[in-house]
Amino acid sequence: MIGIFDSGVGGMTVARAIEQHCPGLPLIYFGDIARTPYGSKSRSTIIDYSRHNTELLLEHGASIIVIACNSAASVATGVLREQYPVPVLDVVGPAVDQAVQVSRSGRIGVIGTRATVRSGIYERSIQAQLPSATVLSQPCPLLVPLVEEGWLSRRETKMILRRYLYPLRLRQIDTLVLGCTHYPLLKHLIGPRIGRRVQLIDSSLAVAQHLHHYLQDHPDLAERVRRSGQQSRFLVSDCTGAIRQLAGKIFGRPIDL
Ligand code: DGN
Repeated sequence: MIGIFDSGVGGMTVARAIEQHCPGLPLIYFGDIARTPYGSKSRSTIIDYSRHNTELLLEHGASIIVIACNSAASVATGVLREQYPVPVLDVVGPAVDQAVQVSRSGRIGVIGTRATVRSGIYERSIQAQLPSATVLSQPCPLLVPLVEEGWLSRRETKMILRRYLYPLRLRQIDTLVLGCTHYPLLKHLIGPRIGRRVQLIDSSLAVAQHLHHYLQDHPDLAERVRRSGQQSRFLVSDCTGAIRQLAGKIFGRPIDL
């Protein structure tokens, strides 16, 4: 199975994109709703949680792990790769590759949680590929709770977005990385507010496309995933009506959590 974890429900945007890019492959998803948000936790706590999540997915038969949470990917990818005997993909690397490919001016914006922005992972990874790049990062801590409340088109959400995006507009970026798995749900609001000429990089889509190519390059692994022969499953460490609703909205169908 393809193991996917997130701090909560946002990683379902990754699971959905993987379903579309790798049809027929069974997924095992874990959303750590009981301990969300990771974005405001310390590095060592996020690493501990990421280890637990990986072990849970391995117990459920995952042969590959996708870290569908930018906050966890920012601090835990290296540790998980060292510690577990399965491939570990994350949302950051593929989003960085796409941003570097599409940016013409090298002025790249990144929005994410505090943990992601504080880690500096996007700056380091973008500049490792494109040393002349200017990376402008903006933490947007209010967006995750707004998405989880289902406030996807409310006036208040638009106002807060305008405020967060204003500094990036002023600095004339040409590419904006949505460095949090909740943000694809706000794409329809972010696009018009950052400016139509700015290319949006959706880290959920980027990792799904990367996984598709990775499995093509590793047919034995793809076969193992396919043969695990089980239905996709969605596990959560806590559940509320709002979470069920949001999961249904992301997948466009009711999801059995
Ligand atoms: N899914 C997390 C991320 O991509 O950073 C955001 C949720 C959270 O833990 N704050």
